[in-house]
Amino acid sequence: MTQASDITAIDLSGTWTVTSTDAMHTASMRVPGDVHSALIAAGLIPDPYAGRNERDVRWVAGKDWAIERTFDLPPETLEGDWYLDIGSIDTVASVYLNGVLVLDADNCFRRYRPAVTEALKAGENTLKVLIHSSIAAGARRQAEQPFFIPWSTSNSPIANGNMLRKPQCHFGWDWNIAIAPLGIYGEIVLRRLEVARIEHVTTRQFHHADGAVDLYVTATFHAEEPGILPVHFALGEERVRLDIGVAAGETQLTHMFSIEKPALWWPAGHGEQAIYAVRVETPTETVVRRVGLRRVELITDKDEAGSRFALKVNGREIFCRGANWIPADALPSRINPVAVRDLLQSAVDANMNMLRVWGGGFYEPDWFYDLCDELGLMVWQDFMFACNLYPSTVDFLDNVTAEVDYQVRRLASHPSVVLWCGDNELVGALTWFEESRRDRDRYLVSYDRLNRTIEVAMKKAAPGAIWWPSSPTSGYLDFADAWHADGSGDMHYWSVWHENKSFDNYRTVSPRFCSEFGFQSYTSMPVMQTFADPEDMNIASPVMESHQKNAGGNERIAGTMFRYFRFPKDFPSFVYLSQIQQGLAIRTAVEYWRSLKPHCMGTLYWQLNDTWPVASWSSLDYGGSWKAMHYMVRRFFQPVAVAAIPSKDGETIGFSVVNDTAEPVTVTLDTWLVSLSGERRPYRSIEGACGPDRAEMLFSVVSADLPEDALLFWSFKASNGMAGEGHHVSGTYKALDLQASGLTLDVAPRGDGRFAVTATARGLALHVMLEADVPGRWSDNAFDLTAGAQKTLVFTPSEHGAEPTFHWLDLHACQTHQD
Ligand code: BMA
Repeated sequence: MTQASDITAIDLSGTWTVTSTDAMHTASMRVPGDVHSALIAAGLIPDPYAGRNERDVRWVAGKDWAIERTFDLPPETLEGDWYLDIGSIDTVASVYLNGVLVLDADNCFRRYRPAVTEALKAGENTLKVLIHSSIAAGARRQAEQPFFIPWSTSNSPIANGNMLRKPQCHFGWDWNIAIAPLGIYGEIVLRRLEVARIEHVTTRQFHHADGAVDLYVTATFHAEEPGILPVHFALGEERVRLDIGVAAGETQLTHMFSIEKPALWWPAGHGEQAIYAVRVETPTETVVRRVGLRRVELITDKDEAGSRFALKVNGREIFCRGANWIPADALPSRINPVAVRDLLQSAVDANMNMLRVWGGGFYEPDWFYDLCDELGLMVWQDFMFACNLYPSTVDFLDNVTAEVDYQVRRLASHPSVVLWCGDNELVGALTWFEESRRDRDRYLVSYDRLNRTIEVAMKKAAPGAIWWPSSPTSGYLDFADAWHADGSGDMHYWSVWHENKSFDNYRTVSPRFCSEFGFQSYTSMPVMQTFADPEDMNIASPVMESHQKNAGGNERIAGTMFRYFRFPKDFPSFVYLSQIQQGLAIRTAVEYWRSLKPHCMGTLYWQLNDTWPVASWSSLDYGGSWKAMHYMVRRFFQPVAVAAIPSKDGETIGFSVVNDTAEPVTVTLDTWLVSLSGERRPYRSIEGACGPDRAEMLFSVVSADLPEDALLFWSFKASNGMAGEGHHVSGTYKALDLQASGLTLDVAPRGDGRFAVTATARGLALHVMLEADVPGRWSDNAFDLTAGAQKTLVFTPSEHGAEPTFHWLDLHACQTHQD
């Protein structure tokens, strides 16, 4: 039986009580968790995601909240030094133990470990975390600034978020609900300091020419007074004991493991994801770091266009295919590893190998990066600064230094984390505000102080890791317009969405690496039904407008439909068409930019996921189901893919093949002319080859040779088994007098909870989407059929045992009542 004095840690997670400091509201609260979720569970506020409830819960962030619990400490346990281990408090908070202030916290991205020995007592102890309103704290800090620091009001209806080290999207974003959540998110544990605690475990690897790797593991210990600490370093079967004399404060100890014939970690699609677990053990603690052995370089060599931007992993340049990641949920209590794994798996299933953890959210928890390591998803990790200007006062920069030091040491061992980036769009933000336009010198210097602080702290914490100053930027100390300059660096290309340019406009730029570009769509109907009543199902209803956070977003979606399509006949058709056009927009960009390889070496579209049910640029619905675009993504991100790309003058249509694999491939391409009634006529067939890691033009068709009332269909098969198909329309879809496809569905339950659904077309069916009335995933979707053709898809309901009904939409059906 455990003696009380053997207790070295008391886990304080569980049920706490939350009370507004004006004593008006009280509820029990699950910790880790957020206050809004506790109030929802207690029935004190409605679900903010439903209807227009967002407005009705805003008051929560205007109050101060005390989160409290008691715990017992047996008298014989009192001896020794004790500290609290707090993973994350959101954000400006005072922590009291038995009425004694033990911590003032103001950074949600830092781990705090205050000493609490003096405040502890035998028997019942009371721990209170008093979280101050971030609205009030932001205003107070803004008033204390030596000069005004603007924030993006078009993103954030809640002011002064830039004053606080807290996810910037909590104050509202052009896809997020603005409720400024607050709470305690990480672990919260009372721990006894047994000689010393492990503060950090970091690793560095040195790769030798013969393939062997030296892995240096450094443990940093914190002690209150000098002592002797037995430490074990372990890697697989190898376990080494080192006794170390620790001083008061920090002491470091490094051990080197030599690994002969190492198994390397590779990005998805390029090899296996070998993981080695490194352990550092003391008598009371074990810290595990999952390490992958890989070398990463960022190639920025100069060339004729400017300079390259290519990631090289283990000596191979990797074309980065992926998307931007935002927090998994607007309410932290709703985030869980199962749902996040599903989102990440969807990224890999759609042939992605990289995600950019965007700078307006969180540094994600360890398990997020474990999943990325395991799945082979490289992570472009932003530091958490986005779209605003920021203070550069000494106290702010000190806070940032501590944050960067902690986060980088926590995460840098993950093989998935390949690049650290200073911020999101802070250079561009210098041009967005009257104040910074008027006095650019002041704000630019202020920015550079912040950026330099991040860089110095990052390089100290992870020497040798890759640093990129900002996204987007054309290069080091380049403060020009990286939204429109495409010769160097990474690019955010927003002209199609934010500047209302046509889809073709994507082909007017040749990015070296496009780290953001996006096009909005509506969230799928089953998700709509979770927040809107039938009478709200209209794009101009107040509920729909409150679930569209980008000013002008609905007009852009509708306006694009006018540009390319006949207007959809009803609301579900509008939703469907919004998703199809989104997929077509992003496909236009990706297919062209991939065809520029190796000039372009990456495309990360905006954005993978949603934080709540909203109209947005995501390809995955809130909840993880695939929008039409995600099925298209899987095709246009296939490692070997063929695309029909019109020339700039429109006179030819070139068939480009791109090969991201290390082996050469041969490709058989067949093309057909397809009439509006869906009859196919063989046109040209060709065999071509594409070397490893290249893009080639297979052949071109002269546009004038194509009959006006026919579509160009094509399908390809590559020698490595990859295959695909598509169609090209010379003008716009709206110019086509499409006819009813006469699609029929034949549903066969497979007996394993899944359903085989066979679609058969009588005529031409474009952009067919099969839909179920329950959540789930299709084996494929967003496809075409010509007359007499069939396709069988498998539907897997999210809930086993569901009995869905199925229906379909295609381009003709969505714009006419005749089907
Ligand atoms: C980019 C991002 C986000 C934003 C998105 C859509 O600039 O960095 O700030 O949500 O555009 O506007």
